[in-house]
Amino acid sequence: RPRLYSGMQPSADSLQAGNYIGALLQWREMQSSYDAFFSVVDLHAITVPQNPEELREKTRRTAAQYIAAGIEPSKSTLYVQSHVRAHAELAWILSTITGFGEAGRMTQFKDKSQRYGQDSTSVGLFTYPVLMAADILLYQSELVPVGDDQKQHVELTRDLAERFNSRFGTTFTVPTPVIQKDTARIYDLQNPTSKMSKSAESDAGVLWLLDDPAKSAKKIMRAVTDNEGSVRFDRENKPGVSNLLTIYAALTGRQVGSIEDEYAGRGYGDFKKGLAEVVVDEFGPVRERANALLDDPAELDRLLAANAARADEVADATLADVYERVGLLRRV
Ligand code: AQP
Repeated sequence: RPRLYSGMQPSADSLQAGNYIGALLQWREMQSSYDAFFSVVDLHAITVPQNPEELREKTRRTAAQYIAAGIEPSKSTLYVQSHVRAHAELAWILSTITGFGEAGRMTQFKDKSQRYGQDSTSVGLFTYPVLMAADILLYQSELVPVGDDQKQHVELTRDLAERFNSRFGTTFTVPTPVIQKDTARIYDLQNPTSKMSKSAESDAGVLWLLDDPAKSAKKIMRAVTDNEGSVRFDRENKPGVSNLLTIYAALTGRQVGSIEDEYAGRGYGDFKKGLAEVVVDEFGPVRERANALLDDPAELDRLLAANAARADEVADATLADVYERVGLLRRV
């Protein structure tokens, strides 16, 4: 089976609907046909300030949500990034072949460093894409499913793989990004032109996977729409309704057109009630499974350790090859 790598940051207690629809649903689908590595990227999360105790807890919670959403640790390798030391080691090697200007062109860094200001922007935030390249290349991944905001980072990964291969001999598989369809992009319910995000300033427009179902239903009933009153997909002129239709379609596997037909001539109230039911039915069981896993953290930690050991095997082999090729003296 071809290798696949993807990950998510443990940057909140709960994942949000965009993470679920844009990433987890696809991962679940792909895990049977690929030898998949799914990581909780805690080393990436600390590129911006984190509270240590909370970070530990968020890392466990994120892993629990992967499993609760249907990622099977017996089929896929589901592990915590910092458990596999090779990530940090390969990132160092790759940083020595990355151009300063090349890294400086990454738009996510420009955005995030602006948000945090120069004094609070770390070098780690700057080299974030190099760590991401290490994540992907360690597993000789052929495919990397990501949102289009991550496309530039995967392009850099490809450039680094090709550069290393031509300088030191073929070592890395050059990966291909699998960019999620536009229809898998979920927007904030209160601000439907910006993407739904774990770190949104206000929580009112974010649907959390682990939230109380009644709370999620309320957020949907209050979602921003428009004055037209017809349930119709039109991203440009009706971003709010279009976003709700996208969520509806993604969670039911139905076509947007069939949902439009179902709600033709009915008001937004009915439509939102319908969507609230869909969301509660989908997220409810995920929430229960995640909470059950979190009730026994020792068992969850053991499972993550076993998966990390599996990841280690593949990662260590790649790293040993890399050390050899760049001319580091082998420790005997
Ligand atoms: N709104 C979204 N719609 C579709 N997909 C989304 N993803 C995130 N938001 C949406 C996908 O989820 C995965 C996890 O990404 P991440 O944790 O590395 O961070 P992110 O992409 O920046 O997601 P967040 O929730 O906005 O996190 P914070 O707030 O911590 O930066 C990726 O595959 C992403 O495409």
